Amino acid sequence: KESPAMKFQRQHMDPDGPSNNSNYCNQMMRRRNMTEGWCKPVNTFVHEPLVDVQAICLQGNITCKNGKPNCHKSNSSMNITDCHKTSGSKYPNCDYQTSQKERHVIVACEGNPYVPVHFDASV
Ligand code: PAX
Repeated sequence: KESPAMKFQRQHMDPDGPSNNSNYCNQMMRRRNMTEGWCKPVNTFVHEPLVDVQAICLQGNITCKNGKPNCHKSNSSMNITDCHKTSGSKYPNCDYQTSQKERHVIVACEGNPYVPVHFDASV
């Protein structure tokens, strides 16, 4: 079974990206199984080495959007791609807008080892 840490990697890690390709999100949201059963509305891919994203769990501790205390904000800005479902797109024809950004990343961490399990926001 897929662990929470593996699910985070499937949904949010793409160290070798980004491709400067306006179809990136359409391809990646499908390839990473986020268009099965519904179109996941918002999803961020991080284009940095896995070790650097795991290290965020040791960086600034902040409160998450849901009030839980286990969020951490990256010390550095990171290369990310935000995928937003376009307003007109309807399942099963999931269509996404692709936007590349440089942002600080906020993730929630859990477990032992203490690793990212949820993407909270970019700022
Ligand atoms: P998730 O289901 O929210 O969290 P996501 O991050 O890929 O998935 P399971 O067992 O899977 O249900 N967890 C937490 N969740 C939230 N807050 C805290 N503190 C927390 N600690 C642990 C994956 C698992 O993490 C657990 C949670 O119980 C889940 O366990 O965002 C909705 C989705 O959109 C993404 C992030 C979310 O998907 P929302 O409603 O929180 O804003 N997303 C959102 C994104 O990728 N990029 C963005 O910029 C935004 C805004």
